[in-house]
Amino acid sequence: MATLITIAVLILLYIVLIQVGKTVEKVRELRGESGDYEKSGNINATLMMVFLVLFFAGIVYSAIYMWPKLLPASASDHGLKIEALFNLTLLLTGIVFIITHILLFWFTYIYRQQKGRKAYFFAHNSTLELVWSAIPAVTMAILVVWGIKVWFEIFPNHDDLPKNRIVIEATGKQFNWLIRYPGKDGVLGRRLITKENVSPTNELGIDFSDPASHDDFFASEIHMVKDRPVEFLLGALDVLHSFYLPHMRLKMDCVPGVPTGLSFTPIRSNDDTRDLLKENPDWQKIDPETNEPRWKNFKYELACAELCGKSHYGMQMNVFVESQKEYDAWMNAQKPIYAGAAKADTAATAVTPETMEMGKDSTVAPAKEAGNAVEASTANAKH
Ligand SMILES: [Cu+2]
Repeated sequence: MATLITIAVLILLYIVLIQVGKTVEKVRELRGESGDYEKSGNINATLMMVFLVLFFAGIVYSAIYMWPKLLPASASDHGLKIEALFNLTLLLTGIVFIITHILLFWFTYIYRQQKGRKAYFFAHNSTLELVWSAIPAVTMAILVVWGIKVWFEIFPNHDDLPKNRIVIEATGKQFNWLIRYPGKDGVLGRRLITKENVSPTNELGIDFSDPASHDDFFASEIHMVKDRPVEFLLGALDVLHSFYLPHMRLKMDCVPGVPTGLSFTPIRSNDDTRDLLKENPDWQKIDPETNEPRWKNFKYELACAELCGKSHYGMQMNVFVESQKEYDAWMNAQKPIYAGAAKADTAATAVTPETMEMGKDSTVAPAKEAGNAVEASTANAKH
């Protein structure tokens, strides 16, 4: 109702302004001042020039202000390629933006109404039309071709992925990430999406009869090795989520029913980026929570980039890029899911009918749909 009233008020205000304009016009006509817009034209033209200067000054100011707040240099090899493409696009569109805006305001100034001036009738110029069609066409073609090249580099054939890569499974759900590592064998255990297998204690439907699943573990942080390729197998249990690693310049939707994935190589450890940020005045500021400079506690992060519900903001996780030695030490300290599941299993079986009923409304039903997809994704991965 309030929105409706607001819209009605805005429409009435618009009508009133038009009527006032018409009245002013009529009064002028009666006074014999009709057609003399030179004075107001001069004022408007000057204001246009003032606006042009303020507009560009504002852009320069905000660019200088925001510069130190930009993300630090890309921490993945893919990020470098995406950034190069992004920067070229920004440069080209930036040049066009500056030229067209200067012309737009400058023309309103120099071609304002003046006594005795008549508009020049300009009907057609083939050369000019050819030039202004060819330049954007060639520019767009360069951007598109380069874009396709980068796309194929970032998403190669699955068989061409490096053999030494770490495979990690990330599944989004309201509202956290289930991060599953394959453990020492490097193979993720199979998932079996059946009514019996998927339960609140086994949301992913891991098939524990598959020995490969026995050393799989869930992680509350993502760990990767510097300069060692990684592959993420992505999925979702309920709604759309988006796997976003801003420092790596990577983002991929997690879709229930459609397996997606990403592969890349982290090229900067957390320490490397921390060293970069040390030099940045914005990161040298003291964090009131820790009483230390902000760069000291910098960590990469995983975030959900899809508005997936009321606690969407909580789908955040710390990400670490480290040496193989540190990674191994972290991995050795993790507890396999299988050890815990064996205990939980007995409890879950005892309450199966209730668990299944409850599951239909909440966790299990959506998990089933998504699970089919993940099963397919694992199958794809094994091609
Ligand atoms: Cu989400």
